[in-house]
Amino acid sequence: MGLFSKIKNMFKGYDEEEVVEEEKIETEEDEEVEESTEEVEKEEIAIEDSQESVEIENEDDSEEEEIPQETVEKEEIVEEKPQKKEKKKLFKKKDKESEEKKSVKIYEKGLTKSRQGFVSKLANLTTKYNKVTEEYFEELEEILIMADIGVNTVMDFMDRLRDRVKKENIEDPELLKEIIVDELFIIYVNDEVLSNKINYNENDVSVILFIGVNGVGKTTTIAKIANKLKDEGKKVLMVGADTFRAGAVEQLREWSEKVGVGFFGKEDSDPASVVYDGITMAKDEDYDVVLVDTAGRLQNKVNLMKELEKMNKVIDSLVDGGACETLLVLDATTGQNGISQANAFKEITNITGIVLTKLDGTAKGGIVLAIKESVGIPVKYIGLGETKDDLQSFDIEKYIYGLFKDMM
Ligand SMILES: Nc1nc2c(ncn2[C@@H]2O[C@H](COP(=O)(O)OP(=O)(O)O)[C@@H](O)[C@H]2O)c(=O)[nH]1
Ligand SMILES: [Mg+2]
Repeated sequence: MGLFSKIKNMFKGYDEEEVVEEEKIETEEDEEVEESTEEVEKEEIAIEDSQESVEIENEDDSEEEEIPQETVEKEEIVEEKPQKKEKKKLFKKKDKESEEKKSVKIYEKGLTKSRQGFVSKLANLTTKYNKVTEEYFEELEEILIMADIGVNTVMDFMDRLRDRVKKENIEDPELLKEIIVDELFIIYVNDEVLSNKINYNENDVSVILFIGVNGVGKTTTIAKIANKLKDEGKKVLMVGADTFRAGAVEQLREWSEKVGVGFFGKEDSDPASVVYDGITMAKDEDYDVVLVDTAGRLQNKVNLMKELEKMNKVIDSLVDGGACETLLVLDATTGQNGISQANAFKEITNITGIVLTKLDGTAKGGIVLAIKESVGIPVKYIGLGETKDDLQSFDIEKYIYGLFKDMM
């Protein structure tokens, strides 16, 4: 089975009506389990008593969907009592399912512009031509290049497509729709799998460096990730080492208050010394993760390289194993410019992953393919909007679904 059909089946029924129905069922079942509701408010007791834990968790399910950490902890406690195991399992599965659906929805919403842009053009091509002709190929090629997929990727793709059309004697453009999606993403799926997992330091505090030019969304991304990690129960410290741009440290401090995580930063200081003090504070106060905001002045490559080297030296001296991730933040709306930035940063430091922001603001969602082809560093997170929830771990299947769902 091709990728297109696989993904189509995977997310079958992930439309709106279905979600509402699921939620309704869940609420009904929640009520069923709620036998006595008096102690619902008393969380401490709930931790000791499985019966009440279930009730608290039902509250979580029906009222606040956004506190997975607590839910998980309570689930584990409850699972130790065999009589509740079956019901707990059911809740766990449903929790996971609804989380998954929420995530798919965020992809769908965030990729609306791309779907209405290049993907709808692709779909129209099929209606416009009733036969696969040379004009059809030329128009297809233009659409893909305009979608920021990257010229080389498009050329390779066109070669493969033409070959297949010839070999399989395909004349009807309608039949090509699935093949186009399959062939486009084959490089992402078939090549060595680029992991989207974030590495954490098992033995010491986890330090994640964020680099990238001004305005790409570093500070916002740090806030979103801090929020995510906090929800997972991690103790997070933001460190403002973008000491170059006026107001940058203060902006991060404001975010730390909004999200409710720790903060360390100093304006007008040497970034490496801020990192030193920040990590020292994190170690003294038992933080799990340190998110470091940096200044990305690509105009002066040598300076930037030295600055990053110095920061890394400091981190290496304080943390067993050094920084666990160096994430390069790229703005998807800058298209091929972002690719150039990635290659420039790659020359000056070791990047372990990419955060691609503002995908909601572009109709050219093909850039993910160009990054894979011309940069070869995994996209680990994508930004799909400005709220704290609009950051998602990158998932190629959800991505393809978000782009092509109207064609599926
Ligand atoms: N639409 C949208 N805007 C974003 C996203 N990420 C960041 N932004 C906006 O981009 C602007 C610059 O972000 P900032 O974090 O200050 O960039 P920095 O200079 O790299 O730290 C801000 O207005 C953010 O709200 C995203 O995923 N989607
Ligand atoms: Mg910033």
